[in-house]
Amino acid sequence: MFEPEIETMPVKELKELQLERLKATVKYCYENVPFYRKKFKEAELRPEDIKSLEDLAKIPFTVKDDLRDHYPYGILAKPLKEVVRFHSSSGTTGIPTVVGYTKKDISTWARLMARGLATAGVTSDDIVQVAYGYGLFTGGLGFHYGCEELGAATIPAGGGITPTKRQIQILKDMHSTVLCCTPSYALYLAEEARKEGIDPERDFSLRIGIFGAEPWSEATRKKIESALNLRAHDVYGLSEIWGPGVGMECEAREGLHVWSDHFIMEVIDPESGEVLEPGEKGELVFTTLTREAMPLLRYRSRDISVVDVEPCECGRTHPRMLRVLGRSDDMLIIRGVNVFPSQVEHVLMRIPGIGDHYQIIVDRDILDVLRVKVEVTPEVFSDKLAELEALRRRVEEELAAVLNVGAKVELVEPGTIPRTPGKAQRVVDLRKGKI
Ligand code: DLL
Repeated sequence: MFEPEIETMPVKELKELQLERLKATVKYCYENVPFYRKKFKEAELRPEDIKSLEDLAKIPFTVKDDLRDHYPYGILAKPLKEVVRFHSSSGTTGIPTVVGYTKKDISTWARLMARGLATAGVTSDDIVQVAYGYGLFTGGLGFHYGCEELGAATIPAGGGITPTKRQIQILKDMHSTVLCCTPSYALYLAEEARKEGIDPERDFSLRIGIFGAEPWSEATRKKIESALNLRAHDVYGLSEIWGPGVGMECEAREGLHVWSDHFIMEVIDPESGEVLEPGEKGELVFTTLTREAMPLLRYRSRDISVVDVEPCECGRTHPRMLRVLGRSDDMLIIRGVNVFPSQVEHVLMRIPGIGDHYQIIVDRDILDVLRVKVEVTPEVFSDKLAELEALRRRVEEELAAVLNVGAKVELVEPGTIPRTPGKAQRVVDLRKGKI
């Protein structure tokens, strides 16, 4: 463990620490961010009213639109001269979200990431290939600083700037032992390596993979593990709350530990906003406890998950969030039925003969039409037409059983669905503007 005393701190002590930090954060926000002062006044709330962790529920939520409404600097708690870095994420609305960091924020984040990397089993003896994008996206630099803080040999391979062939060469020649990238890119890397005749067991030295930034399933985990010969861990984070490192899977891989000394994690009903109990499925909400430049109170992530507060076999006392099940805003409504892209992935990845890449296309032709375009494996692609047709029908049947709405399935040739080094675009919604 990177910080054993904190990572295994008794829950009661962690809660006391959280309360102390929450009170300080609330006061800090009230005094330094006009946006929060206004919110508190509107809710007829004073910082002194927050006396217990339960009182957190009295504080209004912060949402992504609040950040956009104060674009670019309006939500900062520190003057610009104390800010040393910005990251930014673009959204569907066109106005990006800007996130600022002080020098202390950067070093806290590096320690947080180092703790997370160690939680996934990375040590200072490892050679870590960081293939997340460097730049405005938080993945590359977040991992980079964390690896260096841990003392691992860090290769800033980046995503997008370094061609996949070169990534493979680095994996091979520099004997990288840890690979960090999106799960979809890990699949793509594996596919390209296979084409080059590489046997990961013989030619690579990988032992751990740390994959996140987009949803993925247990079935995808198994595929990546066997294709790259490593042990895959899920990592969660969002730029508004620092970036990667909010949650990390430990050796037990039964949920991602979310660090209580830096965050308070709540789960709410996305419709009513009501706080739910551990074990109940809902939207994750985060309050930061140690950030200087951009503290956030009750930030709605839109990510749907379940919180587990039961003790973990690894000995860490910090609560866990289960693998993200979907986003409350990526839910598709198809002819009135709620469909989550993660459900589609779950069905596809367990059917033999189905490849790793797919796309969900939604269109409207009087009624909504759901189409799923999915690659087949090279072995299946050379099968007879009748066999392909049988496979296609099987995928349609299994999707219909899980989604409760019909989907038209199209099997396509391996390698035809676009690959990206970053987050995969799984959903294409063509309904916008159509009645
Ligand atoms: O994706 C930060 C990150 C970088 C996380 C590298 C992990 C690794 P954003 O670009 O702001 O930040 O996107 C945040 O991505 O709200 C989730 O919807 C999704 N997401 C992130 N990690 C996971 C994961 C980075 N492990 C948004 N599983 C979040 C599912 C994830 N979804």
